[in-house]
Amino acid sequence: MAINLQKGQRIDLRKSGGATLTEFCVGVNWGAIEKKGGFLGFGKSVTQVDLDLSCVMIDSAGQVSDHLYSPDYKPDFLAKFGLPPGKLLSRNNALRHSGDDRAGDSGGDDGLDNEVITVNLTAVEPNISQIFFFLNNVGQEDFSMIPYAKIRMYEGTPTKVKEVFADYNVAAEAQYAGKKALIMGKLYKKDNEWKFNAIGDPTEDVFLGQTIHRIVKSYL
Ligand SMILES: [Ca+2]
Ligand SMILES: [Ca+2]
Repeated sequence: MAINLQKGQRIDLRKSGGATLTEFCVGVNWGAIEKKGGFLGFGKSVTQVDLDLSCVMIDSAGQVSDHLYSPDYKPDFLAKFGLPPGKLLSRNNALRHSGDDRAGDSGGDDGLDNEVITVNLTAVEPNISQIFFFLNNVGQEDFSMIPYAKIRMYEGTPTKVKEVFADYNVAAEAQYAGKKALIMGKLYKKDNEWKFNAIGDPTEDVFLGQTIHRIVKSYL
């Protein structure tokens, strides 16, 4: 039975049988914006939504030690924020990104995650104490316009879900107007045990560099 996370909720990574979750996927499933009544009222118009799922790994000194974000972010622009080029694989192959989805689901929720980060906590370097997951929208839309963005942690692979451990639904709500980024949550180590905090804070950041700076400044 999956845990339905509430904003701000903190959970252990213990399964109902008592085993600890160490290898799992963090996936995000979202929809394009579809409006009925396109040309002359027939059909519908679809606005593709390019969300980017990313993460940063923070060491015990509070520094960004490693990261996963799209290699398509321009290196010179990232450099203005003191950030290295994007990549899809972390050191030790501990975390792996499935790659860029630029559209979101059209024709309704397909039930599949559009971008997934696969996590192996046993391979994460010992000096990493926090791993933040966040979403940025590359396009013009804000989260109040996107029909759904569902975040879940599950066992399996990016293409095959074995068992969902926890999920969290960011519904389209008026409070998300003007918010184009979302700090989803963090894995954090306490007494040598990994836990998860479903932060769920929307922000008005328009670039990933701003979101990473915000995390380092206000969330450690
Ligand atoms: Ca994307
Ligand atoms: Ca999907």
